Amino acid sequence: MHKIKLKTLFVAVAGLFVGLLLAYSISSQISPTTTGGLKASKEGVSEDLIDAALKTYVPPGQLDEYYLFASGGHSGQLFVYGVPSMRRIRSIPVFNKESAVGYGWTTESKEMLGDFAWGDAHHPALSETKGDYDGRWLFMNDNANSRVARVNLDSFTTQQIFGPVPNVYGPHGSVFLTPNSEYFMMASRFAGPIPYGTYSELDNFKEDYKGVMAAIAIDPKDGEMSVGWEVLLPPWSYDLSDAGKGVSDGWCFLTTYNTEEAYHLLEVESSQRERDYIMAINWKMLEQAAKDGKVKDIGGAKVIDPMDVPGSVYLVPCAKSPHGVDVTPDGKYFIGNGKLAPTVTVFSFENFMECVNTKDFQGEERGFPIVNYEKTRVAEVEVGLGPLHTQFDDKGNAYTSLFVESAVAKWSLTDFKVTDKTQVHYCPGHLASAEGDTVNPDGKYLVSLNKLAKDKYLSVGPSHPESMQLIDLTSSKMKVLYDSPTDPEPHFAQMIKADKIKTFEVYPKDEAREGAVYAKEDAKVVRDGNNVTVYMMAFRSRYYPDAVEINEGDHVTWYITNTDFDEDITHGFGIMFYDINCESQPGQTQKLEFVADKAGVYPYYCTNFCSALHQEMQGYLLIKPK
Ligand code: CUK
Ligand code: CUA
Repeated sequence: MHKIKLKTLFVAVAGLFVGLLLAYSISSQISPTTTGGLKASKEGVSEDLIDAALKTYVPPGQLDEYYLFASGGHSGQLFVYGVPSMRRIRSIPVFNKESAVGYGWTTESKEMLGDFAWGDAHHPALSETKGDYDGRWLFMNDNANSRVARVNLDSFTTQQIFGPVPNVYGPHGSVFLTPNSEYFMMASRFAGPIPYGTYSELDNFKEDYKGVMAAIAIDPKDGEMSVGWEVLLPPWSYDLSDAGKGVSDGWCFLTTYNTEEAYHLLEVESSQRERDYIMAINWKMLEQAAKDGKVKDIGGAKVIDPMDVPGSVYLVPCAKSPHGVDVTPDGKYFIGNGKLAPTVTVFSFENFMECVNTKDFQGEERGFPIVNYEKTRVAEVEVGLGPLHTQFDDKGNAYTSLFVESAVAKWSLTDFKVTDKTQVHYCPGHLASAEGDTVNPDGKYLVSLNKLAKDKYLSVGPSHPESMQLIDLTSSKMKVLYDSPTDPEPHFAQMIKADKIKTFEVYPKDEAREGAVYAKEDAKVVRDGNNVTVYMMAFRSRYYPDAVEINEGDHVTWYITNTDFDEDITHGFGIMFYDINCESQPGQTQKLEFVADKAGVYPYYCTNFCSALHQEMQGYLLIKPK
């Protein structure tokens, strides 16, 4: 107790000291003096820059206030940043192989990745309880192979990859969690013949190609995903979506484009109509229908035909190929972002329900009632060119990214007026505000995920990094504070208060764990015919055993347990020329499997620097020729 207090005191004092030093060194740049060899003058350092530096500087010994989780796009990863420093803390492999941690080499991770060595991660979704991030898990979709992954936030590791989810071709943006993480919803970007593998000519597009939204059930105890139910939709493209909350809990909203049902020249053909739709789906009603057995088995999923469940799906007209749809924190409005129209359209959920209850429809399409547009829409906000996504703060403001204009527009949810605009560099896609998708956003910070960096960083050749910009929301004017380069390609991010996440320090000792050994006497090599099992222990700075002799052709199962129960003491394990590699975190047991198909002598060594004797942590695998 006493020790902790001293440490905290030390950190506080050190932090204060560094802070003062920084303030001094910055202020000394405005007065023409020399500090630490740095010649500084008044020119070039404005009050704004000093303010920005102080707001983003996190001194040694202090920690960031928020975690920012950003998808890594076609790199398949999840990036973890600290806010406000915008330092990248970790990259978590999800749909990709990552040799730094052996992800894609260990038996467990190989099984998770299955047939695919890549994925296209788009939309991270933090688990929620009562519409608030609870810090337990993060789910993320794979646009390329119709999968969903779960990252456990107690260890920041991928624990499940679910899919390919039957019948859903390319679940791009329609991916989100319901307010109590009951379901992870995904809808198809591509219409396609179902189940997968069915062949049908493009000429049969309108009849044979289907859109599908899948509701993947999440176990509230451990986050385990399983097939829930699916609903058949018209052969349109489904883009972003959001779950209702508060008054609109039980509903979800999807944007559609290509209601033209084109299958060639999409960039022209799918933009013909002045209006597409936001689709409003009563998921609780469909859940009940699935329970009542109103389903057909298609491709191993329980699929509902919405025509069998009247009142479960409605269409809300929305200007030209809308992109994002965002539900306000109180659940009272859903907002369509125009993409090809310079406006966001604000719809009232209450008015929508009134149309539904009084059957105030203006027609139907593909059997779905189209609700009265004039009545449902409460405002069209002229935000600027290329609105894609909207986020919220704690003061009743909305922030919309403007892709074409390279700007963010701030507007009021009270009078629907634009109150501020700031330039970002360049071409923002998503925005992420602090706790922005919850019923209770924090405001404070907004991160703009920009698609192009152009001249913002030192050149690295023809292709430049992506850029994330941190924006201060604490005053009435937005202020860009910091530019943070990033790898391809964050599509979306979510920001959660750091103290909501509780990590563990070491993997607990568990004698019952498959392959685990905790004493050097128990380390051994066991042979059963051609099958050899190695039970290895890694402890600073030695492997037990440090020589393993087997025969050419043996099937090898190799367990490695790190018995350094000491935070951050991770050992690696790599076998030369055998493409075998993994890490074992403190207390963790890893499993590797391979066939010893080449005779010879193969050194193995610890890849992860672990002590002054790290270089001595090695051994030999001897493979006797046949
Ligand atoms: S999205 Cu994925 S391509 Cu979420 Cu606007 Cu951009
Ligand atoms: Cu163990 Cu390096």
